[in-house]
Amino acid sequence: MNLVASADPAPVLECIRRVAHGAARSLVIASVLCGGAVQAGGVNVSVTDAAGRPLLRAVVSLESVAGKLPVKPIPSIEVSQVKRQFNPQVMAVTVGTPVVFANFDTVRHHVYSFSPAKTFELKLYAGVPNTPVVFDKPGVAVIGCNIHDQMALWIAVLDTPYYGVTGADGKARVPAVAAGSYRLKVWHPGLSGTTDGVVSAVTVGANDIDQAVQLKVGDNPLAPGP
Ligand SMILES: [Cu+2]
Repeated sequence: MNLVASADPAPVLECIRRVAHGAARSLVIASVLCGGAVQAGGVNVSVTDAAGRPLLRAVVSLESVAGKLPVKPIPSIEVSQVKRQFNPQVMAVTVGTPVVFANFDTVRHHVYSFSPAKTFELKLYAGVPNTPVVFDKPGVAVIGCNIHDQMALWIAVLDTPYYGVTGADGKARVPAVAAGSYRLKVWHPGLSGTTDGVVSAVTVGANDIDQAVQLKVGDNPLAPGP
C-alpha cells in the first residue's frame, strides 16, 4: 500500500522560478505562494471484500488531520423506490443535504429511520413528498420501510468535502484533494458495529495516490442489481 505520495517537484520549481523572477526574490515566499496552488492530487481507492473481490458501494472519505474543512450540502438529491427497493441502496451526502424519497411504485411505502444520525418517519405515502428530509448530523442513517422488510438504505452523512462511493469494480476516486495529512475512512453496510469503517492514514501531495483497502465483509446485505 502506498501511504505517502511522492510529490512531483516540477510544477513547484516552475512556480518558484516565476516568482523568483518577479518582485519576490525569496524562496521562502515562493514556497508559500506556490504550495497551496499547485498541490492537489487525486486519491484512488480500491476496495475488496473478505474474499478479495471488488466491493460495490463502499463509502470512501478523507478527513483532514489539521481540522475540519468547509463543507457544503448537496443542493438536493433523490432516492427512488422502485420494485419495492431503494435505489441506490447506499448513498454518501454531505451534512445538511436534503433528500427526497420518491416513491415510483404503485404500492405505498412507510419510510423510517431510528438512527442517531437521523431519526424520521414518512408515514404511508405514494408519489413524491413535497418536503425533503434534511440529514443534518454526521454518521450513518439506516433506513427501512415499515411495510416491506427487504427494503434497506444506508445514507452516510459526511462532514468533509472529499468522498466517493465505489462502483462495480470496487474503485472510487476522490479528485483534487488539497495537499496534507488525512484519515482515510472506508465503510460498507456489511461491516457490523462501526460507522467509521476501516481507518488509515494517508498523505496527499501534488500527484495521485493509490490505496488498497480490504474490508471484512462476507455476507453482503445489499440486494443484487442496481
Ligand atoms: Cu415499502
